[in-house]
Amino acid sequence: MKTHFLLLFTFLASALSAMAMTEADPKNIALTPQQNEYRNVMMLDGIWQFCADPDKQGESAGWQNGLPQSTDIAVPGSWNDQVEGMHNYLGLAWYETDVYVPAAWRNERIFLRFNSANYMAQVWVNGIAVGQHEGGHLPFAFEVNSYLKIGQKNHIAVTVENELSPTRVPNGNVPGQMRSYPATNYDFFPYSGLQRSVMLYTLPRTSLQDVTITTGFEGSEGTIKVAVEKQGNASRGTVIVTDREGRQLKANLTFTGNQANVEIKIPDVHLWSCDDPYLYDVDILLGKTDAYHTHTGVRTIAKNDQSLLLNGKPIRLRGFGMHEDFPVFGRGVAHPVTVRDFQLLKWIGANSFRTSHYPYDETVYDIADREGILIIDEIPAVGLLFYDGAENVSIRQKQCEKALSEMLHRDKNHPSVIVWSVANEPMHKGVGGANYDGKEKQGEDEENQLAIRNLGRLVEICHEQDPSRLATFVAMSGSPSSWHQVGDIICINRYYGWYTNPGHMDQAMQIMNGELEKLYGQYHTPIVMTEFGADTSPGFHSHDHDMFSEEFQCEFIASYLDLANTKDYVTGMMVWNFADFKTGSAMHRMNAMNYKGVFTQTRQPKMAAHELRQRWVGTNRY
Ligand code: GCB
Repeated sequence: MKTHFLLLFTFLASALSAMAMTEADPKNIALTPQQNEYRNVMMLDGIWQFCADPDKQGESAGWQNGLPQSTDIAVPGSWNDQVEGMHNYLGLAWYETDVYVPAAWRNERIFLRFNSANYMAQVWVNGIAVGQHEGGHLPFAFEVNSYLKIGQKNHIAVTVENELSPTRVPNGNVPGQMRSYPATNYDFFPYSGLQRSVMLYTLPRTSLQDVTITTGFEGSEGTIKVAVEKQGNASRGTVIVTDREGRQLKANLTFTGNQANVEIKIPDVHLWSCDDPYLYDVDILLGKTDAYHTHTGVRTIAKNDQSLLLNGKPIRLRGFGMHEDFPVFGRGVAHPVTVRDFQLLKWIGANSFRTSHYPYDETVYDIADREGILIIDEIPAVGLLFYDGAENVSIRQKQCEKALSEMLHRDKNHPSVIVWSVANEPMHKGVGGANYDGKEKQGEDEENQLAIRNLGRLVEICHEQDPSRLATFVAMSGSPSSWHQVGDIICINRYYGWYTNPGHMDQAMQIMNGELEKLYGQYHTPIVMTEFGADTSPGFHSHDHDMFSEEFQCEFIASYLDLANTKDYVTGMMVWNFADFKTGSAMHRMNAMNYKGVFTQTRQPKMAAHELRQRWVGTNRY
């Protein structure tokens, strides 16, 4: 009898707890938590306790209150290469830690924030369900006052579940697509777990909820527009802009409801650019209750029919597609690697990169602002399909819209971010997998209409929420050129000379030249080659430029860059990839690695890195 009662109780408790899981609100991540005179941040990074739950029995067994057995795990960090037996694990796993919440926080609003949990997360505080979040590479936060014991020890439990499914973004287990293990439909390893920082942070009861900064200039006069949203009953605030010499401009904020806007004019403005990434401090004060301290760079981004225009002047993006990937850390944030990567970008003469294929850790964007590196910021929509039934397409579209909204909330104030990318290599049925031969395939009408409508809607969301930047998607070789009508610029990935016409660069460049001319003739809009590259085994040399040799990689990259130098409408060339990175196991991926990096996975330069440095440093050419 006692056992029955216990079972019933456990069942009801878990049913209630599942029902109580509310979705995280993207608005909560608009302002990165900061320690300042009114706000507190307590990092929860360190060693947590961890346990896999392949049978999904943890919740009904009450693991949210404490794990029956566990092992150490570092947070942040992917679980795959930290914990024995977890390398290829796909399923549910639990994390837990204890934290004392200071008694001094009694009157504050307290939030629990995860900067990334890949893929699906559920959170409990002191055994009570708080909320959940879907999507691996963007932060989420919950207000947790009602769950916490202030001035005491609190228990935090989190599940992360990383199954691969056709209805997730990015998707996996898609029939007929990439034959790899784990069965991703994308070419990078599905690293999982709590991969970025976790923190508790406070907000005063009357606080700034959101700040949106946009900039412009006319002649020598700059403009910084600040739109503020608050919560609580303050009616006034102040915005202070300070330049590097300490000169200040102030404007008063007067709220109508919870909104206020100011425009600050800067005489003799110092513009932000790649060569001179000049930043102004922006301090937003809400009376004597709250403050937020940030920065901006005054710059504009636009395009004409040939070029991206930074501050009205044509710009050529020279850079890379990158990945967050390093031995043992996996996709876990590794600040020394981030810093090193920026040093290497500068060393090689690059001015840009794309956050292929997901938004990166927030620290990356702050460094890019300071270093003058331009970013194409991409949601994790890799390999979207438009042929596996209306229901699947619509589930993924919703997830894309959510990720986009989160990315726009998070990254909108960075001068380094110039273009939003809403997808990498979306595909219709005839174009991917075994059908790939690089040649344009028209596909079914219905698929094309769906692709144009859905990708178009994602671009439209960017325009609605952020009219100050451009938006587009990145197309794979063979997808219909008609899809390019949705983007502000054309971004293409091409592998002539590698996956098709292997080793034959003359042939490859003839095809590439013809295609560029055709695309430009059709759209008269600037083109960025967001990917082109060749796998290269470091240390493998070949007199005759055989594929996989360092000589071939140099020839491959140089051929593409030389061609681009003859086309004024090619406004960007991004080599695939900055560094070698981990993939699933596959026939075409020796060591389960993609070796198209110009640096090795541990950031040693291949010959191509030296050649790029020769080409790029001190010039404006590709
Ligand atoms: C692509 C994908 C990228 C792959 C790359 C490759 O087109 O966008 O994720 O890693 O090709 O090396 O095959």
